Amino acid sequence: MNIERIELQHLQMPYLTPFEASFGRMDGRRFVLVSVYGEGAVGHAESVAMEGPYYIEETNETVSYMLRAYLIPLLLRSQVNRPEDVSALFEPIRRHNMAKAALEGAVWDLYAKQKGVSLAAALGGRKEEIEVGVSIGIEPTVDEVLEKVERFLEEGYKKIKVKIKPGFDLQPIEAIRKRFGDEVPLMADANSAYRMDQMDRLKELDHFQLMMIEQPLAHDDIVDHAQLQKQLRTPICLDESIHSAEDARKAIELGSCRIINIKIGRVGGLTESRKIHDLCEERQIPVWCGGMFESGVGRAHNIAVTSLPNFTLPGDTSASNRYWQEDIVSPEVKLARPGILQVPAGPGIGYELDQRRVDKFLIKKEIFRP
Ligand code: OSB
Ligand code: MG
Repeated sequence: MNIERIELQHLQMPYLTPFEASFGRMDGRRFVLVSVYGEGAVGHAESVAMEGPYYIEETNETVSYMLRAYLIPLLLRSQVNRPEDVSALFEPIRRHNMAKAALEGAVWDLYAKQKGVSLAAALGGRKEEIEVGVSIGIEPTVDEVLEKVERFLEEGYKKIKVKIKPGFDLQPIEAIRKRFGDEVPLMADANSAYRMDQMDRLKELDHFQLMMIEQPLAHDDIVDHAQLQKQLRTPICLDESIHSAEDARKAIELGSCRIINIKIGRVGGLTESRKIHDLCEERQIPVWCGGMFESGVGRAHNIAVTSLPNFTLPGDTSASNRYWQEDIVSPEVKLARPGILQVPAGPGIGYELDQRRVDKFLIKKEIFRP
């Protein structure tokens, strides 16, 4: 593919409003935007690591370091013909999945642009539009959760996900059901906030017809989740516990979940995401695409992967205006109809990077050549 230059741009973008999960509260996002140049084209992707190691172990600094010290030098001295080669090239390096995914994603975009096809088509996706939902953080009060649910239902989002933690779980869920009814497609995400001795609390959630409960137990567990799933009617969806297709296979075989959340960053890239998708399709486990507060660049990658057929549940890829005053892509990611995003047909990710806007949030730029 003849890679001539790689750029890292370090950005700091403020959120419209702060977001809280069981692992912490955030009011903006610092992240690395990766651009790979070759044969007159450029591919972009972003790292989805956060400031601190509280969702998973990677951070912005570990991603920057791994890209600079290992992944970029390795890519620049290797011959790659297809983006799948990048995934294979990175295999000897253990974990650091978000760092790998950021670089591999940019190569996927570059590849699709060089071929003149959409990233979705390059991956084998066929959907022209996708259904999307929205993730709501832990709010100071239940009333504030209800206000957000109301607003997002008005915007037509196809799934409402609320963050829960012990002490802020049954109240918001019960209030949402009471106010908006049983038909609202509703789920809860615990981000590993519960232990097995709190099983009774989790069992009470069974009364609310939730689509699923996401990652109730430890971030690295699939054994206790299997025990818990036996005691729950509500499907468990795993997020933090799944880093690869092998992890997914083991979780499915143990019965640890009935649904899997695929995040491109968490699993090390688009190639691995597609592998998990294919495995789950074969095992009849529905998947959906999780979110990491991405800018438009990451959103575009999420949209492309969601065009694969077994992404049958609405994901967390909401529109740009969910988090941003102004996004760094043009056009911004907007709902085509209530709760629906169009899969772009143009080359690559199908959104232009707006460098003028990037410059507004730019902290530092690094350039690498073979
Ligand atoms: O657990 O799904 C999660 C954001 C950061 C880290 C983990 C998670 C999330 C979200 C937000 O739920 C999803 C989004 O709107 O991007
Ligand atoms: Mg989650």
